[in-house]
Amino acid sequence: MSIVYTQPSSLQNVSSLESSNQFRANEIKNAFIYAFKGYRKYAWGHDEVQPVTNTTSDNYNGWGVTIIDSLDTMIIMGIEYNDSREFIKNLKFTAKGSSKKIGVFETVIRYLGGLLSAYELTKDDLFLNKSIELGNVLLPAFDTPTGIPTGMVDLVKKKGALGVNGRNSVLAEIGTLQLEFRRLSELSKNPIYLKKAQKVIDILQRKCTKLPGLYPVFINPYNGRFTTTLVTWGGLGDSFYEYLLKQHIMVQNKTSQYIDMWMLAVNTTMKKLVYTAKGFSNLTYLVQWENGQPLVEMGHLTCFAGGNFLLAGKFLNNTSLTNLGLNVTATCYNTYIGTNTTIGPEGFGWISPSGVISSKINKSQKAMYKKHGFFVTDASYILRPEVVESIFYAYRVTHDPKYQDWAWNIFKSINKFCKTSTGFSGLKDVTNITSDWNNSQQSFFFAETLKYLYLIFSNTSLISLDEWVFNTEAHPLRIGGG
Ligand code: DMJ
Repeated sequence: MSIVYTQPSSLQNVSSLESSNQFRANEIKNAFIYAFKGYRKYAWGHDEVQPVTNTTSDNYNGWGVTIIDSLDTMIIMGIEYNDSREFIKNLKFTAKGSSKKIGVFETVIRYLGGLLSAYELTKDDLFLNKSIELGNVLLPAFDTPTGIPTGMVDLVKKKGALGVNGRNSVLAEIGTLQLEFRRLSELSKNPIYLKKAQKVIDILQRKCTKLPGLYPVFINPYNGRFTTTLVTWGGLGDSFYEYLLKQHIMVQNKTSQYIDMWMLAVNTTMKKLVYTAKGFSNLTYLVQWENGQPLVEMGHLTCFAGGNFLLAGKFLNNTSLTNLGLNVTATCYNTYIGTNTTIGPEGFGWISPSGVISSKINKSQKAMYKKHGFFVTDASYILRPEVVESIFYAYRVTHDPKYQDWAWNIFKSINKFCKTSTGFSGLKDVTNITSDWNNSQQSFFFAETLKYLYLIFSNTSLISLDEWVFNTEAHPLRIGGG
């Protein structure tokens, strides 16, 4: 594979260059190339490289998820991808290793989204043909009495199966395939995928919930009943709300269904879930809701919501949504600034204005809260993108270079603390500058984290928000395309 390095930063006059967008974009591209080389050398064809031990992991079907998830970022960055194309040409979507079952959600967002995006960026038929092949592998998930898909598909029996450990279907999973399945139907001229995906939205729209527009995160696919009261914009709920807005953008006003549902969710969110913090009225958090009570905790995953509100503010020309988005984004960035590594934690909590805390906190958490307006509840960082994702939207919407500086600070911290001899690893403890690595380089680091970082320093016409909508794994799909 002919990967060509640009001049290393150590040979450049950093002080004059470091603030230039071109320099920063190039450094991010070099980080991508560095990490991909490590994957190429030690784990080619496996899902991910373990960048500390230089061993491999296959948690995403064993179909080489890094290759497909990273492909559109390579195309966007202008990196040659012949070997990836060749690998995809020979790839069979059959059971690998001991596991016969695949997770529908991860397969859709990483593989199908990656292939569709590669097709839309290149018009290379190989990627469309592979998308159709994969779409057909996923269809048995929808063969339930309700039409709500199961969490997994058994590749051998060609049947849907409940999620890991028999878990019911997850809101964020059943509501995060509509962009991909719609585009697949449009491109393949086969309506089946869209029909199946749309049915899920129709079912949910008809349901009345305690918090209008917001849905509990587990649903039984066989009888359509919710099996929990937990409502959240964080993990398990997140991308369902993300996709309501993005479907609206994708279909260009052809129906108001998605935006009606999204607005209902957001109006309730504004009334019930948007919180400030005791002593920190400038911080804007989103609580979760369980058993009729607020849960004053948030995750890194929830931080995508800042970008989602910003995207809505832009398309609906709605300043309150833009401001909400900017505030949530700044609050999430604050969780980065407040740790010793200047990398944000996986989980954090705060004290509500009326003094509610969701779990007991110790002395050091109290001290951290006093200083920064949050405390850490889960100190790990797994190379997630959500905070840079929201900063990307903040920059694209406001053009304020402050957001580029925020993104650059995050990139520098990742470079400093996560870089290993062959790639980038997650951290076990962002509060500790000598934290251990977790030995995992998630494929979304290539698909999302590095892509959003790169785009923040690129011309805004590169994947313009007026022409493209990102799937939840940051794979751009053309608005109105197909
Ligand atoms: C990604 O796979 C997607 O962004 C998903 O929606 C949530 N989790 C990861 C990244 O954190």
